[in-house]
Amino acid sequence: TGGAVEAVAGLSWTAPAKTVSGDPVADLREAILTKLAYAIGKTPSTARERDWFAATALALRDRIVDACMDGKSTSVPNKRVYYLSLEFLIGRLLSDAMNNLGLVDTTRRALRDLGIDLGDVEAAEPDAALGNGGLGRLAACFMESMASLSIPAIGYGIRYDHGLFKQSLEDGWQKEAPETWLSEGNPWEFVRPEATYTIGFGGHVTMSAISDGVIRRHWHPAETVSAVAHDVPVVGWRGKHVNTLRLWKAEAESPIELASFNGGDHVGAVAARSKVEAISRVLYPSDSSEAGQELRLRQEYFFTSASLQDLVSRHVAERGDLRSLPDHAAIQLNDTHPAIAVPELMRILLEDHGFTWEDAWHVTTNTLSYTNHTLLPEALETWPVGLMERLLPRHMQIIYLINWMHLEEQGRHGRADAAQLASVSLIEEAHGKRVRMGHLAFLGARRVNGVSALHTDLMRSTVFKDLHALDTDKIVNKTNGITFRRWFHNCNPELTKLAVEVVGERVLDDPEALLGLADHAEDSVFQARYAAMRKSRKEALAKVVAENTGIVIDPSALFDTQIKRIHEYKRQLLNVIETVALYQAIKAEPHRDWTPRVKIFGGKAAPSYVQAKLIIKLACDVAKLVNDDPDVAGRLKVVFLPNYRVSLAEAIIPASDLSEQISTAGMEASGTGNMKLALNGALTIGTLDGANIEIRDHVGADNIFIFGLDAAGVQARVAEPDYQAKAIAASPRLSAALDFIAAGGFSPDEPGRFQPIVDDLRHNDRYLLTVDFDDYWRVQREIDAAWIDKAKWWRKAILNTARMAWFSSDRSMREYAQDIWRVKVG
Ligand code: B1H
Repeated sequence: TGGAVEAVAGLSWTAPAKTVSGDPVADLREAILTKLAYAIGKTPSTARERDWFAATALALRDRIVDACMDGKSTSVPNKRVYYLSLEFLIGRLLSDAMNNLGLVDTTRRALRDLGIDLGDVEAAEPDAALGNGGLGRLAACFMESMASLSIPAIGYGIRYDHGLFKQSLEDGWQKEAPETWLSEGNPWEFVRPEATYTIGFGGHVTMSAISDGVIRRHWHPAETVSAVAHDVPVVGWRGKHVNTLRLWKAEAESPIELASFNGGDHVGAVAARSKVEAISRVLYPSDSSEAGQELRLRQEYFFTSASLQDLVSRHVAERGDLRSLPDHAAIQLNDTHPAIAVPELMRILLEDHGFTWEDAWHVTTNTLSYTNHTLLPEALETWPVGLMERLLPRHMQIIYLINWMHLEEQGRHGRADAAQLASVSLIEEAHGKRVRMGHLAFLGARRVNGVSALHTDLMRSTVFKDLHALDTDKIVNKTNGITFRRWFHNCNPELTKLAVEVVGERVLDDPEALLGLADHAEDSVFQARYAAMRKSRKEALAKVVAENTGIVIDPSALFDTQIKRIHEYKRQLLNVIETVALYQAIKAEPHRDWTPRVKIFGGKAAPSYVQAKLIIKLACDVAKLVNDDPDVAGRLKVVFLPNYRVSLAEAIIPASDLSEQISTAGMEASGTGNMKLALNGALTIGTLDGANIEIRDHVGADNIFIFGLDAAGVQARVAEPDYQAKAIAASPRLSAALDFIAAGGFSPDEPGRFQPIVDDLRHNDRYLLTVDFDDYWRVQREIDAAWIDKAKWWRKAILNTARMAWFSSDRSMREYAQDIWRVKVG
């Protein structure tokens, strides 16, 4: 299977039936058959799983449209949220839609009547992988929560032809293949050719004097491309509200150049087309690092401009006057990728609507807000001034003017110190002039938010320190969250059913009710049922592992999971080296009663990230040696699952006993996988980083395993000379593991293969792996011991599930609605 979990019958709610025939199952069955015949052109005997999926999706889409027409979703709301994001990692939508519409059982039975298994149909849906990792998945969770809370919202992004690449492992080396989610069409979307906008690039700017010496500027782009809207409906919990995810596709304004075509140049006539359409061709595969190329800037401006034009024309149609835009629209910038919205909204107001600069700036800065997702220097976007002048000449002028006024104001407030001015300037002068997109978003925003308490504090004290001093109310914290519909109800129906039985149906609407499970944390009968849930999820995952890797794992072993993008700061390498040390310890004393463990890894490396790819190879080479060693006798297994994605996460998370959240403190802005795993009852081994700190505060320090330096400790330690050499010298265990890797212990065919990894740790350990290693080892052995006392272990696991309610993205969205958007919930 594709990892889809077969939902437990009778768990989810069933919508009150509105039927034609009096039998909701018969109605849906007929609707599916009609779609199969008239939309897909197949009969039940010729239909493949993929056809059944499309027919089912189309039938359910009709129900979403009905819900939309029935409800308030179609009337003009007082205020809308516009969520601009270059990524929406929405994954599969069928189980989401069924569950939120209350049609899981109805659909299962309708398909069963036709001899079709719902699980197979779910598995035939391709993941919509329109994002890299946490940032994109957060946008998807927020869209689902806004629909569930009836917050009127439109998500704006790009309809990439190709989402995140497919990962395969060839002899342990990552290989990338294009992802093709649209190859058989997309049954969820509505194409809206009537919502098409023209996006310009390049060209020049002219001036004209109007009255009273006022000068107007006009941009004359050299190239133009059309942005065509494609709408995916987002239905909220219990089908009460439907929002829209509007994704833009780039299309040439005219499909061929007729003059060339008529002149006989048939190929040349279509060449220009493929160049402009490249804008929505492919998602950049960078996560927490900057993409940097011109095409990326084109993507950013393309979707930002289309989205602003769309929302401005909607506002004008509904309200007439753009001066009231801040009262009726809240625009959220998901990271700096849409930060060009600041000068673009200014340009639209100045050029197309005749605003004065002051009025335009007032509207802009009262409508936009900005979420920062990282403080890593390599991820902070900057664009060369030269590139901006060439591609977006008018915007560059506006940026210069914003900056000039901003710096003048500093002077007026007596803050004319050169270093301070340089630090708050929109232009970085150090390595050629570059525009700082974070600073631009900061100045243009009414509120700027971090994504965890620690991350927000670090924003105030590091990257935005001087800007923060100018307006100390601007930066606010909004800790991330996850949608419980997908990451609890849909991916873990057995645990959800258990929760419903113990604390009541109310838990499906109010996750705080989960707290009632705490009363049963020590109840051996409840513990046994909780453990049975985990066992069945682990057996299912063991099958997925065997099918995908050929590795046989024992469901009674501790499943120790690290799933996330491969990045040095996330320290998968720390986990791998601890695995090596554990292997050496087992080899030294094979007859001890080692706690059986399966180390499960999943994650993609950016294709150009050489070191990350080498870490994947090391994990795979370690797996090869360890898994078959007779001395180990199956007590340690290592698995690297290829092509980690949303649907695979849905299978791994409920099957995990231990969650690895081991980033260098101060580097992971929040993390959200940490929340998904803890909610499903995996215990966390983690550093005091990102949202781990808040997870500890909620689940209790006794129910989480914390190790290593905190953020302040990291800052202090990196200032000490030779910290890595000292740490290695002080740890015989670490030294032995590194020596074995460096000597080619896992790569006898190429002994020097992992030398770059070991050299880096010995001389330039920027992520303080060597410093944290011994404490990590110590806590891992505590976990070995804790696993043996099952009553205690399950108590901790149950308390994790019981106390994670606060991490619902419904809570995050309520906070944004109240403190940032000033929009009513419900
Ligand atoms: C996060 C990114 C990111 N932070 C640049 N930054 C990208 C940066 O394509 N790019 O250029 C793509 C992604 N992603 C993540 O956001 C953080 O690392 C996580 O800690 C956080 O949980 C997540 C959501 O806030």
